[in-house]
Amino acid sequence: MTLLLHLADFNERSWADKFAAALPGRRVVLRGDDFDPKEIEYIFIWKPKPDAFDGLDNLKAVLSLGAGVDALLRHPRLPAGVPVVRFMDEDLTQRMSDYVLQNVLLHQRLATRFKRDQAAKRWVQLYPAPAWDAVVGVMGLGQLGQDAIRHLKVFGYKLRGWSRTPKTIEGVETFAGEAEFDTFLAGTDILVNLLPLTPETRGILNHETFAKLHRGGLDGEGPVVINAARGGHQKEADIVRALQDGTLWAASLDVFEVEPLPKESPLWDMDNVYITPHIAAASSERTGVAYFSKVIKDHEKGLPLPNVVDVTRGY
Ligand code: NDP
Ligand code: OXD
Repeated sequence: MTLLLHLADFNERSWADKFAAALPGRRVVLRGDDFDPKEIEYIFIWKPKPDAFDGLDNLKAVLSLGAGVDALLRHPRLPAGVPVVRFMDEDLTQRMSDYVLQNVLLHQRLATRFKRDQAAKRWVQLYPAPAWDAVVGVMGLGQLGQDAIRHLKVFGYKLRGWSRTPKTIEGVETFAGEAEFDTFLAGTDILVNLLPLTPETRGILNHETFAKLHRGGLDGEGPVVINAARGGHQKEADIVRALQDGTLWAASLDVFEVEPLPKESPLWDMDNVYITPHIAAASSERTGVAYFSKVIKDHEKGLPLPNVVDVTRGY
């Protein structure tokens, strides 16, 4: 068995060394190494180049370093019929919940308001309302959305969730499909996006969506949007306009239409925007190698692959 690594933005050599240690007796190669493409049975991949799959005629599975597989599924030469396994693990999930919790708390405690007061050396004793006065609406009730909800529940927030198919989650008001989207938005003060990027969800964070959110929450300052999923979900020009015309009060953004976010983006300079460089929940080498080595070993023994992406659904 030979495993090929094809990674951008990650230290390929370091991952390869760890895979080699975890998979004794198997070959682990990088793109520049000397190998016959026909010997490759598994490819471990992130941000594929156009020639990523050329000559890989004996692939048994495509292993995605990331939880999100949108870029992979858009690849024009992704081999048809070869299963795509995505990364799902506790470490990544916990990091995402940390990010969501941090940003929900930030806005519910009116951080932007106090930051502005500090800049103006203004002493105004406004006491933020308690967590249970704020309604957090989570778009996407999969692995990450449901874990974020579990954490938010402990802090006392009122919770609603939106997914493609109906869900029952204790203590959460749930909504499903396009038909219930507006009702979901109408009661939401803090909108958290944890959807996969698909043709249906592309551009969903737009001015029309923001205008449907609940107004008057967060001590009269809301609503707020938090996007930790994909830049393709948001229309950045609409976010800027909504922040300027008061449709949105603030935004936390981990992902962008173009990454890295171009220096000319007006978002950089807005004091009600909280930018992080797509770091909400990176895959870690330690857990990633453990997870995918087990996937390969189990598959070699004839066990089924876990977390196989539904390519037609797009996630
Ligand atoms: P899952 O596949 O587990 O969950 C996806 C959820 O979105 C499901 O509840 C699904 O509904 C819902 N959904 C899909 N399409 C629609 C739609 N058209 N309308 C309404 N709901 C929809 O994904 P994860 O929770 O694991 O991950 C979500 C995304 O987070 C990833 O795709 C990735 O883009 C992003 N991500 C970002 C990271 C970062 O660092 N910023 C790190 C990791 C992931 P249903 O339950 O009905 O199927
Ligand atoms: C992912 C990511 O999808 O880091 O895992 O964005």
